[in-house]
Amino acid sequence: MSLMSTIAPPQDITFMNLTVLNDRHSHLDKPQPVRLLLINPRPPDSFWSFRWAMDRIMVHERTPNPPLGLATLAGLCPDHWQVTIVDEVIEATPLRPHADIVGVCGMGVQHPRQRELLEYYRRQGYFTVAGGSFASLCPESLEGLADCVVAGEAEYIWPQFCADYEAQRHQPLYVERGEVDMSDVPVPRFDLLDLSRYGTASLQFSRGCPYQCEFCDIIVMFGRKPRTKTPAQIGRELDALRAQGARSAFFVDDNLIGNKKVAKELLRYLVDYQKRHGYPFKFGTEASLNLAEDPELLGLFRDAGFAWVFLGIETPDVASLKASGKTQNTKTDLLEAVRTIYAYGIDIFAGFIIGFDNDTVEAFDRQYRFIVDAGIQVAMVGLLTALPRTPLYQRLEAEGRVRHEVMAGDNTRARTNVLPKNMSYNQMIAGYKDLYRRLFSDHGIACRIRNKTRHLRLPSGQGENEPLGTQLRLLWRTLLRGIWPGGPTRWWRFAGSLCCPPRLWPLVVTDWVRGLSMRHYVQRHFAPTPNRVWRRAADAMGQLRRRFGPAFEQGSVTATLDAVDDAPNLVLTLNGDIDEEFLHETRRRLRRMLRDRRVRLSLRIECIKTNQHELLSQILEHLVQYRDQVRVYLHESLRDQLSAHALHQVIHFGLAS
Ligand code: B12
Ligand code: SF4
Repeated sequence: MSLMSTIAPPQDITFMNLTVLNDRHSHLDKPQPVRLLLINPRPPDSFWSFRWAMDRIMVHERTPNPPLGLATLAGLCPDHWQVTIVDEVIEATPLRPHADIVGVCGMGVQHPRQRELLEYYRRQGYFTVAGGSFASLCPESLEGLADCVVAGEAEYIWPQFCADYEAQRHQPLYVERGEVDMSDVPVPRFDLLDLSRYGTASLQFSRGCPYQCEFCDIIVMFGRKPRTKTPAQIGRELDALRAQGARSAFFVDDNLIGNKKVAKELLRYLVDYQKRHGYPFKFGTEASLNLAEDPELLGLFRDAGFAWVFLGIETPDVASLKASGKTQNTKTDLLEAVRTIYAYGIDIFAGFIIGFDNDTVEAFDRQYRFIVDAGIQVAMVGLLTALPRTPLYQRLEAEGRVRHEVMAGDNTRARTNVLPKNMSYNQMIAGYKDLYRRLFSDHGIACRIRNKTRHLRLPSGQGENEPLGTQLRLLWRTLLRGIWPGGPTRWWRFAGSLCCPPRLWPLVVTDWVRGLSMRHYVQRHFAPTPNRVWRRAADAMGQLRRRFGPAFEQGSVTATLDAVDDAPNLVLTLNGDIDEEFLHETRRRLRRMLRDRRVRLSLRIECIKTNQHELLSQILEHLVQYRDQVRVYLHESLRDQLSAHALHQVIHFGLAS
């Protein structure tokens, strides 16, 4: 059944903003600007957030990558539209934006927040549009949540929507059923992003991949014939990025070398571009492992300034590679391939998968040995996940092995929707957590650095590097906040990993930061919460209860402790006449309690005296730094009273009423 027929026709819905638009058109010759707000919803914490590094080490950056999809969409809007992009990872979401349309993107992992934002803005009377990866893969999951869903590549259907919106004949669903010619993709509106807040800028050369891995949704969404932009288009994008001060750029292609001939043309162009402009960029990208088989390609990567490449290695087990259709990885010795790439001065990040049908409990050791021998620090080991519409999903569904209760979004969360074949689900989860614990021990981090620096000839960073002052600050913070707290064992291992040519030392320091950052993620999400953390949360609650007994007895304050993701979550409700001293004391105790990143707080504010708004605002402002540890549920009537800045950051829209 077509989704189009299941959504109510647009004329049944009336929108205030459309009426306004109508008036404008009837009174003026020139079309009035349509104000479009595009939001990248806050994703849950993941490996890719590198949260510890962003919070504790980096100077300006808040997150690795900008939302390129939104910048591209902005470039597709008519000239008279006024577009603003808000990336919730780095900035506040306006509660009452000056906008006619609010568009929200999202991957599967962002879907809960995407839904929350769409519901909120729709309730406020804004016209809402949903798009992005998840909407493209399963538009039906957004049905009824937004006034309009845009599924698939937007280059042709978004301009269609814009025209329809202005003519008041928009449809509830726009689906791209064919493929976009990449020469029709405009230069993304990089000027709408604050690139200084991101680890690296992003751009895209190609879509689609010629391979046929069973678990892959990329070929479902973008097809198997790589489509590419022209080198001149990329040149214009690089010019725009340079104008924004970007020094590092990530080609987000799923496989930059899907069409090797065209990739080489691009690389030659990049070599020339870098030379002409004094090597302004350090690049990174994703590619298939057959990169290692082509010395010409590798030389071009090096000369163009590619400092790293993300490879989908998945597993060293040939039987699993064959069974999952990843045959391109079986044609060469994997370790040799990795070292060949190192020899060209290119660092490697890689993806690995646990849970293939062939995997028994021995798979964990096999993966560990390979990752350590290969010296891959950024090793994204995920559990096999069946994404909707992939051949894997269809096969496992037929075999009754899809766990429908688990949402298949983030494969690095120690849960998956796949039931393994040759071990129990619990064995797989336990082995997976243990694998990560070993990989991100001090020993694991140091061994990988050693095994990498033995083979990596030199970093190819002709472009980039941070100014000396920034580098020194990063080094100082790493030593003080990362290495020193680890005690003598870590000092010793760190010193040992510096036994390599001094030109590799910046990479060694960076790898320690990456390793420690992933270790923090593992500790926060995979390690059982120690009893002392539970005790600390219980103590904080007990002390408040003892100190402010009457408030608890009257019911103006309640406090309970429950569990979220196996970690303690203090639920504090304020309702009515709250003692000012209580607020002061609460601030102090919460600060102490939340210092442990595993503890959560749910603050529900039903009602509070007007003269305490300022103090409460201060508390909320303070809680902003704890980000996803804190949820604030706020009564509608208080929204305009409290500090806008704080509210934007911590408010949980959905349940506040
Ligand atoms: C770059 C990237 C990232 C970056 C950052 C992404 C960002 N800030 O936007 C990083 C490295 C952080 C990342 C992380 C993850 N990613 Co990622 N990532 C990508 C990648 C390689 C490129 C995305 C991109 O920029 N494309 C270029 C732009 C131009 O295209 P686009 O996003 O498709 O946008 C087009 C349309 O969708 C549309 N559109 C986009 N937004 C909107 C909004 C509106 C309102 C409308 C109307 C239209 C619209 O217009 C655009 C032009 O056509 C994609 C693969 C891919 N090819 O899409 C995976 C991908 C999006 N990631 C994926 C996943 C699973 C993850 C992780 C969960 C992996 C993990 N296990 O940790 C994590 C999430 C971590 C987290 N909690 O944040 C999946 C998502 C699956 C899904 N369908 O939901 C993808 C598709 C990869 C895959 N093989 O499956 N990722
Ligand atoms: S090589 Fe990567 S992008 Fe290509 S089909 Fe396999 S998993 Fe998908």
